[in-house]
Amino acid sequence: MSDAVSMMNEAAERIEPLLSKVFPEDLSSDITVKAAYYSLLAGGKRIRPTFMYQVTKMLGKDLSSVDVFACALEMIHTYSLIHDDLPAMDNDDLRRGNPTCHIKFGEDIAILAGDALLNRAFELLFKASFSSENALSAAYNICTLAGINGMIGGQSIDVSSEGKSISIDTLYTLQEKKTGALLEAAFVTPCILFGCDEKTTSLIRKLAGHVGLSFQISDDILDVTSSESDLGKTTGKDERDNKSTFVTMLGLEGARAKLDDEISSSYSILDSLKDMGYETDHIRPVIGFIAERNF
Ligand code: GRG
Repeated sequence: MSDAVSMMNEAAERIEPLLSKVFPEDLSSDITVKAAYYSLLAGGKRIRPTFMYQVTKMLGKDLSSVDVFACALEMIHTYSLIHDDLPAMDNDDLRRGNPTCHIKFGEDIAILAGDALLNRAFELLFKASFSSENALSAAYNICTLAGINGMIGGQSIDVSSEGKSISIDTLYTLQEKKTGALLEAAFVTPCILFGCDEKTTSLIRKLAGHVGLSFQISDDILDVTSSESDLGKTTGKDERDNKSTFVTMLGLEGARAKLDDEISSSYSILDSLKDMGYETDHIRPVIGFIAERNF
């Protein structure tokens, strides 16, 4: 097994028992809670928690201090997938290798399951923010990146661009928000929580930007080169929906070249962090995985 996959498995083993208890136990028979757990515990790469734990490790801090933030982020990510799969959005029936939430539970319950995940994530973040000012700032930053200045803002541009030709700059803005914002939250939360200096935080934020773009470019490439059984989700969707992607705008080879550039820029930032005395070797393989992944 590659180093990257074993690190993602380690993060999954840490976070999944926590995710399986995010709703009060007395609500476990509620249909919305069942639907939320169905999607939340359906697997997934857990790449956001993996990066959050890796940055925490780089800072030499205890992983348990970020558990609640990693859970909240994965809950927000899962809610976005549930809502994105709905007929009114991407209209998808396969996610994480399983029928999507609305196929399994119906549209009404899927909407509620997404809402419940988002609201519960905010409850957990609010509760965590009572512990310190830094925790409050970290929670606020996650909420901001999930909202109209981040992921929702990106989705809004995406929805309103469908079927239209957009500029490459608009594509960057859209993807920096839609995919990049939650990855930024994964990288930057430990910096805020542990009160890192401005230089370190700024380098980590830049690293997150390159990783976010790499992740989206590889997602666009996989949409045309991979299979549904490998990805666990529908492929060929971008063409079906007439979407502008890095592949439609740069061509497959152009997208691959841009991906290589973004990965190289990420490695350069890791080198700068290493020169500042941080241990970064454990982060490199997961960034390499983004370039080579087939799922
Ligand atoms: C509808 C509220 C709302 C938001 C939609 C993030 C998003 C915005 C939609 C999800 C669909 C999508 C293609 C997003 C781009 C980011 C991306 C590649 C998500 C998939 O994340 P992975 O690969 O999924 O980490 P797993 O299943 O591994 O967790």
